[in-house]
Amino acid sequence: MLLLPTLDEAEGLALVLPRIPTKQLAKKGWELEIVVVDGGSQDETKKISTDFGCTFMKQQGKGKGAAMRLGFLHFLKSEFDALVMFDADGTYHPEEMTKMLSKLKSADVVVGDRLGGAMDPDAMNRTNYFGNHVLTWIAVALFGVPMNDLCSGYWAFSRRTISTLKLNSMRFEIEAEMYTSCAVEQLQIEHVPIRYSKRLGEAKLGSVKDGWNIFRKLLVRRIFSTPYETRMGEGNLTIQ
Ligand SMILES: Nc1nc2c(ncn2[C@@H]2O[C@H](COP(=O)(O)OP(=O)(O)OP(=O)(O)O)[C@@H](O)[C@H]2O)c(=O)[nH]1
Ligand SMILES: [Mg+2]
Repeated sequence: MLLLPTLDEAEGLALVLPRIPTKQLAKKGWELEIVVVDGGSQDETKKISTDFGCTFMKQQGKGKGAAMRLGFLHFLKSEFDALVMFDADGTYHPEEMTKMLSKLKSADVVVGDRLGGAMDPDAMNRTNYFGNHVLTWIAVALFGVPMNDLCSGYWAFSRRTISTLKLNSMRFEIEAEMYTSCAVEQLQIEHVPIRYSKRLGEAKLGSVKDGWNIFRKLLVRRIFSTPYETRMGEGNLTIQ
């Protein structure tokens, strides 16, 4: 299953969907459902998704984190063996799905590594470039588990991994929490260098505010390693 979060991402989605390597995946025996979880887009996002044959889900509130968790629940109800996620804004390259999935054969989680990959010169501004390195460094210092690119939006998971992760992030802290949860649950993380390109459409992430929230999430998870709800036995099921 492929999970794409969207918020007014019509422009990106229209370019990204046709580039999904459906045929190569089929050749390797992978069946594919594309699930778009939307945060209330006002543009053509829904039409483009449904015209392309994607499953379109509208989340109740907003936030990429809540959207991903809703997608994870949908995945757990399905019978797919693996889940791939990436942003629908044209920054990630759908063609690289196949190498992510190949690597997943020898790991629980595969992270697409932009910082160690080929980044287009105009893909990331200086603040974000610096922030991504610093946050990644802090994460490794706090959790001691290798991670090359904490805030990457390109991940592949086995079914067991998704059912093991304990998450409650609402916004852009979700990737940081995916890492901390993998570390706590002692899941094996592998990296694959990926390309990263300039986004189409408008950014939803605020570098400073969201960077701070990611940092806070790392600290909180260093102290309270799993979210309260999951400790109460409600699993990953709380979605606001
Ligand atoms: N469902 C849902 N998706 C969202 C929400 N906010 C952002 N997204 C999507 O999440 C992905 C990442 O958002 P971006 O704004 O690109 O954030 P980013 O990639 O961290 O930052 P940039 O470097 O500016 O692109 C995109 O595909 C967005 O459309 C939301 O509230 N709900
Ligand atoms: Mg983006």
